[in-house]
Amino acid sequence: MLIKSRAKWEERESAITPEKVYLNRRSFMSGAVGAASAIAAGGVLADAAVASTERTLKELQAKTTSFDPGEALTPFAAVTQYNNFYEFGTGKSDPAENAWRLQPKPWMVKVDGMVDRPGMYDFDDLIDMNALEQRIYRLRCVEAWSMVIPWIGIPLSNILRKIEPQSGAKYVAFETLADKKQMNGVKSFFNVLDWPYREGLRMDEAMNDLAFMAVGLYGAELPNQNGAPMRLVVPWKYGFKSIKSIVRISLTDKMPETSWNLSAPQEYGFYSNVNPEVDHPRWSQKQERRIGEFGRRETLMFNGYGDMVADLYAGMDLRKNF
Ligand SMILES: Nc1nc2c(c(=O)[nH]1)N[C@H]1C(S)=C(S)[C@@H](COP(=O)(O)O)O[C@H]1N2
Ligand SMILES: [Mo]
Repeated sequence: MLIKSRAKWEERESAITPEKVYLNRRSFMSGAVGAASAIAAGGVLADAAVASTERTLKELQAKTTSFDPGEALTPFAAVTQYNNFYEFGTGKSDPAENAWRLQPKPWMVKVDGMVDRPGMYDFDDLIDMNALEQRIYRLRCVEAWSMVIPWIGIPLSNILRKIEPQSGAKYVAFETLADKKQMNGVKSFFNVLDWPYREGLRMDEAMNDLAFMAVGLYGAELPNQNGAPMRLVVPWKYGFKSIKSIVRISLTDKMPETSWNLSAPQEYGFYSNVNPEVDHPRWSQKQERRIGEFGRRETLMFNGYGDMVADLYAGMDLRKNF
């Protein structure tokens, strides 16, 4: 939970961007962000940047959508160098430095539990690459920083329909790869979390149109440190619900165990909806630091997505169900 006030990537944003992606996203650039990247254009590739571009990221074609908060995008360099992915270390720059060891191709996902079509699915069996959408979402970390990220992917409901949940299924559980050979954080002696990283959603949350399975960002495939080849994005919940590099999807009638809840149940609940009225036991959630901006912003209820998700929690005490 250490937070640096200024990171090195702020001076060399475009320098670390794969050229195609950089060109592709120039239409996103505006105001100060655009100016900063123009200044950085002559910058030098940093070590972390070399690691993060070790894998050539294929460009992706995606439909534009109306999912766009109309706020400045967080620079590509910040999105890909300031990460939480504890399987590669607990420091913010660890994932960008270490995730080159991850092999996202080929990728298999085990689908089990209360589904009519269980089995081992290849990435291409689950993700319809002709149906890709771009969605610009806010991401609010429980640590009180936030970003605005242009994801590419498909609605999670699209995948669930494919695997055919049975009528008794009430929750969807997800697991991340936990491979000591590829993930230096998993073999480390001092483990903050119990691997594999696990997350879950209630069925109606998972079927909500906002729940998204991302396979890319900024016009290209996901960099490893962002959870290649597929990761959840649940924008109305704290970032840790958006589980990366998914290798298992299970349908169940019991509330699944989730990693952060197992590690500190009094601090991280199953729901973990962004809520400025319910503080973390050790800090306030009223405000947040938007990465790349000075000062703080007010945190919005459900991260600003209340009109799409508030109904899911009608009648629930969100203090108890934090
Ligand atoms: N498997 C796994 N998924 C994870 C994490 C993690 O440590 N391991 N960190 C979570 C947290 S706390 C956040 S804020 C987001 C960060 O996503 P990003 O690095 O792509 O911005 O990923 C989430 N998904
Ligand atoms: Mo987070």
